[in-house]
Amino acid sequence: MIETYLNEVINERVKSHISLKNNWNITSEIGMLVDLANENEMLLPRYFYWLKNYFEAVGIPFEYLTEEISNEGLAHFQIKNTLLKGLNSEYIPSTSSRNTLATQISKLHIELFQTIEKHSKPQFEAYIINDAEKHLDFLEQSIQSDSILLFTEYIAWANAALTALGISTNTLIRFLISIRSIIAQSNLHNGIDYIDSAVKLLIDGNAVSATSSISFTQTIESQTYLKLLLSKQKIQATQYILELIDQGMEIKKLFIDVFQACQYELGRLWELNQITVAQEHFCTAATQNNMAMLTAKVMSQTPNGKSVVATCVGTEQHEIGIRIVSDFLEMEGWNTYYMGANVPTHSILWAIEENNADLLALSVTLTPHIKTVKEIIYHVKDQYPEVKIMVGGYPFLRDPELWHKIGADGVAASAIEVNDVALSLIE
Ligand code: B12
Repeated sequence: MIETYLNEVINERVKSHISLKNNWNITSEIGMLVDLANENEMLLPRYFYWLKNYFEAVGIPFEYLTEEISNEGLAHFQIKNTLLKGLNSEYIPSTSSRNTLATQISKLHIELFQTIEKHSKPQFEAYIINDAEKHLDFLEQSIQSDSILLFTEYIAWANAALTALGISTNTLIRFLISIRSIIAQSNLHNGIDYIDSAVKLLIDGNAVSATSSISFTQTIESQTYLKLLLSKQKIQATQYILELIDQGMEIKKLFIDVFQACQYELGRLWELNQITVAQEHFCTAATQNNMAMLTAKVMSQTPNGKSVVATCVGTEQHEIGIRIVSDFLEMEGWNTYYMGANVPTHSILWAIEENNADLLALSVTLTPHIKTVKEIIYHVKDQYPEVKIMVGGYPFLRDPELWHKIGADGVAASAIEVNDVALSLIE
């Protein structure tokens, strides 16, 4: 009976009401749900609650579904109260801590979708909890940074990475709807707009991963260097770099057009599941060696009397960007105190004091680390109000307003501009 109702709704109302683009097919999505619900009627209220969230996310009035089902029908399936109140109390998180939410999301999602999973329950559970925590991390930071863009960018990245592993966009959408269903009842409910924007982007086929949609090795030099590294010819790769310098390639151009481009390309290939973590690590290590080899070329002859502390924040491990920033400032005469990855906040404060810094350069790649940047900015403004703070890295490339929103003094998209911006801040 429920199947008939749903099919009528799907065919006659929902489908004609909305013009959804591309390959997203609400009929098959709801059809799948109907099949699952038929297999286990006990879960019907939950499927309906989940479906209500799905409809809301894509902007279809849920009445389109419920109006078609008579009150007796709803009562028969005991779903009216559930729809009115949301989920049963067992699903209402007692606290909104990330772990609790992740557990609740996993519980609901597994209950609803375990039967169509090819993984065993413990395996599915492990993946789901891990993914729920990651998505919530990015969601929370995007909300706190008031940036829907950061979250949609992240979901576009996740979609590309999952697709490369053979996991469909629909699977990701389903999971986002399960997250929506749980956070709607938590104090993270202002994340709903973020989820809805991401779901719409995925459905419209507009989710483009900034880190994998185009190749980053556009020049012969970067292609040649990366090819040598990927074929394990690290000595030849180093010789090639020395040749480029002999031929007169400017050091800054080498760092950006060859080293940075190859790093971005390695990320793209990893995201698309075309190289392994081992290959990325090998190539990254070789490039770090080559950068170290060029240290003498980075040293400045004429100090400008300014001092900078350059560092990653918290548990951030992506250190090459800030290293290049530091090297370029060194070349312009700055006294640099570069600290690399994994630096606790108190050590950053210590380094500012120790070096009598004029500038603090903070680098972030992972969006969840923005929280730490905000904390550092707070402490530095409080204790060293004369020190200027520049930020940079992946999230700042994605959302150009972010630096301002979190209270930094400046930003630069690449190491090329960093000296000009820094001097404009401190002079
Ligand atoms: C190498 C690498 C790693 C290495 C880092 C090793 C090291 N010693 O640095 C390792 C293996 C540790 C790593 C780990 C991870 N990584 Co990683 N990694 C990369 C990779 C391939 C290259 C990074 C790099 O060297 N970039 C080159 C530098 C030069 O570029 P840059 O950082 O953008 O810096 C420039 C500008 O942004 C700017 N800038 C940067 N900082 C600053 C600061 C200031 C003040 C200013 C003004 C400017 C500025 O100037 C720089 C120079 O021009 C990137 C791909 C990519 N697109 O970056 C992925 C990438 C960043 N990693 C990614 C991921 C997912 C991870 C992991 C979560 C994977 C995992 N599941 O464990 C972990 C997280 C670890 C952690 N806690 O930080 C994703 C991030 C996706 C996302 N949406 O968040 C990426 C984009 C890969 C991808 N395409 O999917 N990674």
